[in-house]
Amino acid sequence: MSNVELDVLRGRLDEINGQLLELISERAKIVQEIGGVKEKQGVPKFDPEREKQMLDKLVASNKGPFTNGTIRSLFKQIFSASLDLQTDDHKKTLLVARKSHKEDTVIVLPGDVTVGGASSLMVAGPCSVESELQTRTVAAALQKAGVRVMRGGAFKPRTSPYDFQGLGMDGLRILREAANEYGLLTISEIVDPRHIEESLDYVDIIQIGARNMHNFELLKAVGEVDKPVLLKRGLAATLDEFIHAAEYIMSRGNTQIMLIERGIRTYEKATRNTLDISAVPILKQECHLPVLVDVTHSTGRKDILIPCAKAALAAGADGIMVEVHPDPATALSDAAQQLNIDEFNTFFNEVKASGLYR
Ligand code: PRE
Repeated sequence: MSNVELDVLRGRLDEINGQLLELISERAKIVQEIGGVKEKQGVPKFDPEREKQMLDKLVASNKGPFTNGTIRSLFKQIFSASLDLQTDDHKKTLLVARKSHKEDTVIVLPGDVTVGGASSLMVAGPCSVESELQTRTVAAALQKAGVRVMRGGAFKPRTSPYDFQGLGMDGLRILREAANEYGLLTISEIVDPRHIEESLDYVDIIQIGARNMHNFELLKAVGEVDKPVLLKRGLAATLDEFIHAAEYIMSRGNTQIMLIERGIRTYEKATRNTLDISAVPILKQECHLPVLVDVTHSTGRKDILIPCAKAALAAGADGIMVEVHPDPATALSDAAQQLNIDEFNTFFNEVKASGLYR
């Protein structure tokens, strides 16, 4: 074949390529419109029945030279790319996604404490509120250390129903009183939509715990109040599931959401859970919400809290959560992993000295 002949044929192919590109782009735009219609109707994007009908029709009118098998596989590729387009479009519309809100969300708490802004946040406090004395002792130590937000569990979803379940509303009252006395803000887990309204007077941030990340009714309910929410990643939740759980809250109108990585279940036994550091930059990339890391629950080990907190901050975390108890050995929950007050002071000083804590 002469070069001229080859060039002519290739020229025709270039032309056809151009036409094919125009056609598949036009097809793609219709696919996006169909995706929008399906979204509104709440029907699944993937429609194998429709794909089968189209493939059968194409094969019936196939005159070669491509085999029917080749036609099927070429068009299946087009359908699959079309489906990706519809799903991508859907992702773009998530309210929590960075695609729909480029700037970082900064949550402003009472007393001008910010989360997700220029400064890092240290959240510390006992696993459970156990008594006035225990809570006030921690609050005093936190105030002295310069911590602004105290955590303390009042409703404790424990693995065993026979373990300490928390002091409930009394626990929230104790937490609030200690926090008020020492000028701190409070964060506590709420596990039942019926408790939300009453808890609003006691907590500055509502925590949704890992076990409740999939509790969609609870997510919807906290989505309807005007109170910041700290959403923990589920024990075995993918980042996509985690992001969609946040979307449940935001879709109901509450935009003040913080995400917290708290370790996931893996085969590794050296730590209580596996701290997924990669979750931090991925969540920051995918969402505009502040991201914190719970070093206590993810590791379950006091000896590695400092490097893990530094790693979290280096990866872009906006804050750290850690458990502190005046006498961890006697704690009613998480006895093995809470820091005592001296240990907390060493921990916080070292994290600050790293230069990673803003
Ligand atoms: C389309 C895309 C995905 C579905 O699985 C089936 C078909 C296609 O590309 O033709 C379009 C579409 O969503 C539809 O016809 O319902």
